[in-house]
Parts: sequence; C-alpha cells; structure tokens
Amino acid sequence: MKTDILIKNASQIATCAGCDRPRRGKEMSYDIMMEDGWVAAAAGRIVGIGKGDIPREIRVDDDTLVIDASGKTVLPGFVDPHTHLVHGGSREMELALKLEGVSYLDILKKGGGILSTVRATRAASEDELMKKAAKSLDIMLLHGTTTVEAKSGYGLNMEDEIKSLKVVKALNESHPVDIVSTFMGAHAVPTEYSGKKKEYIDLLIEEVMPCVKRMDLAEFCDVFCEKGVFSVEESRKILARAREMGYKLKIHADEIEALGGAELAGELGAVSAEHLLAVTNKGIRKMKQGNVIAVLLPGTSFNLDLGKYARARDMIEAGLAIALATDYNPGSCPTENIQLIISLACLKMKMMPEEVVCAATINAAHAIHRGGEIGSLEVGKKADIVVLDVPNISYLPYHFGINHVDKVIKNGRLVVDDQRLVY
Ligand code: IZC
Ligand code: ZN
Repeated sequence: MKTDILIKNASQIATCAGCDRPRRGKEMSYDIMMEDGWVAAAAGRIVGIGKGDIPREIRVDDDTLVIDASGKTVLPGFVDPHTHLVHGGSREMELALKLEGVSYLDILKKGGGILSTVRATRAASEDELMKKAAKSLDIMLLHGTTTVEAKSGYGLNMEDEIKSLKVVKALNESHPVDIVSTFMGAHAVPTEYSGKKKEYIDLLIEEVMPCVKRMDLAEFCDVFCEKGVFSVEESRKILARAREMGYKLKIHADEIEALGGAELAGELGAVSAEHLLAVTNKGIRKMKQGNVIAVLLPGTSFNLDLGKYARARDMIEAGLAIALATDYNPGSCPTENIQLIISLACLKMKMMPEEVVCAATINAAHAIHRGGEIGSLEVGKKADIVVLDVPNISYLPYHFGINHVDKVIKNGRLVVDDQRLVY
C-alpha cells in the first residue's frame, strides 16, 4: 500500500487504541502506550501502526513524507470538547474586579460577564466573528488540537444565535480544525428578558431550537445550570425538549454550587456533564448509571481562582470516564492551550500522565460523539496526529506553560511544521 505520510522511530506513541467506548476509571491508563513505534497514513486515514520494523506492505516512495520522530512522542490530535469559540470582544477589564474579590456570578448579575460578551457579539458582523474565531482555531492547531466543540450562547436571540452558528459552520468548512456545533441559547437570560425568564425559555423551546435544528446548525444542546442562571427544573425542561428534537445533550453542571446538574445529566442520558467542581457523590453515582462522561475544565478553576478543582480521583475511583477541555471563552478561561490544561489536570487534580492523555484524546472524542472517527491512532481512523518534542508523555505535563508541538497532521495533511502553520 502506498503511504502519504510515515512517522517512524518515535520514542513513544500514545495510541489510546483498543477500546470502542470511552475508557472508564482505571481503563484510562491501561495499555495506551507503545515504545519505538511508527504510524503510516494514506488518503487521510491511518493505514498502519506498530512497533519496531516497518512491514514491507507499507510502501514508501519519493512522494511519501517521512518524519523521523527520534526522541519525540506521537499522540492522536488533541480533541477539545468544550469551548465557547465564537464571540465578540474580550473581558480583560473584569480582571481588576476579580482581583479585588468580585465573583464571576456577581459580575454577571450586574450585567457584565457573559452579558457584556453578548453585547459585543451582537454588535459584530459575521465576518468579524469569523476572523476572530479563525485566529483562535489557528492557536489551537499550533498547540495540537485538531477537533473542537463550539457552543453558541452569546447571541441569545434568534438572529444572533443563528449568526454565531453560521460562523461555526463556515469555519468548519474552511479551517483545517474540525468543529462540532452545540446550541447554547440557555447560557444566560438576555437583558431584554430580565425578570421574564419563563418567556425566554419559551422562545428558545418554541422558536429558536426548532429553527436551529431545521437548519442543521447544531448537533448538541447545552444549558448553563447554575445558581442565578438556569435551575435544574428549567434545565430539565430545555434539555428534555432538545432531546425530543434530536439534539444530543450536554450540561454545564455543578460548577460553582451543587445544584444537581450531574444527577440531571444521568437522568436524561446526556453525553457529558461539564465542570463538576461541586458535584456530590450522588451526582457521580447518577452519572455512572447514565454513562455520562465527565468533562473537566481545570483552566477555569485556575483562572477564576476558585480555590478548588473537580474531584478527578474520586471520579476515576467511581469508574467514570473523564475528558479534559479548555473551556476557551473570554470570561472564565481565556486560553486555547490544551497542553496547559493537561498540566493543570496533573498538578491540581492529581491525574496521571496516561490518564490526562486519554482524557484529552479518545475520551474527549467520545464526549462529542466522534469516538469512532478520531481520538486514537488505529487503522481506519482519521489521520489526526501530533508529534511532540518530548521524550515521553510524562514530560508533557511536567514542562508546563510552553508549546511542545513540533508537527500536526490533520486529515492526513501536514498543517503545522516546526511550530508554524503550513496549511
Ligand atoms: O463567557 O463567561 N461559564 N459560561 C459559563 C462561561 C463560563 C463563558 C463566559
Ligand atoms: Zn463553558
């Protein structure tokens, strides 16, 4: 078989292969590594992977890009399953307030926070939103992320939610990074519906969500279930209707207060519940029963200086599958760098190197319903591959805050070479 790309002599390869569902609990660190390996790709797919000598059927000719990964480590492209990619403006003016001790939810209550980004997003044209988000996608790609999820939720009316989701669609078609789209109209109550939350929920359920589905602009529906935002009952109403309309479900659950969002995720069979800093043991049990993936976002705890992190070890002990994500957004976590999140997951949540790699690849792929296509290096999957300039996977979280990516291959094409975009 003729090969387009052959990566050889890798000191380690994290294949994350061999499990066709999310890896749960201790499975997250079983048998995901290979020493002294090679990977071959043709026509955008992985066509071979192994240890030691490369078999004859992997044919190399003058057109094959051969990458010598001696001393380097090869991973599946990172998957970032929770971002608020498309938005206008930025919120650096809130930094001083936060440093003075004003909380994230208090800033939102006063009309800032998410609502200030809603004003900026409504004021921005499709083209402006597109350029800004494309820049972030480039940064993600440079850091090894090859697929992301993107939530709407800064339009909060028909016109501006559709505008943001169209930007996601256009970016998915034009940018090398693949994007999975989530509708999150229930991100906050817009100012014009202040004191009329029920009317806003009705608008979402009766008008916006059916329209978004008809236009095929989102695969998932998400709700910010949090004190002072959407209650468990309101979240149940929105998500249950979303499920009837054919959306898969996600929920921002138990981030700041233990409201019971995790329990709701279990009850509704959501694909994932996200944040979970305040989750109770009962919430963990319900998630386990409902096969809900825990998407953890330690960058947010760090950036909001919340003084606590999600209980990853307890979740692993309980047999949950954990995925990691940046939560990239202009308020609570303005970073595109998944490698920093991986370091925080180790240092602050005591996840082990194998566990964080699994959580940022195969489990993250399952968290956006793409586990059959991406997230591991195995024959038949998309050739989304990163070559890291690290001698082993422990070095990745250990040497923190820098970019370890040497090369990125997306859909079988070299898109980052020597830390530079080449697409
Ligand atoms: O813009 O603050 N948590 N939504 C829920 C966010 C953070 C994004 C934001
Ligand atoms: Zn979020």
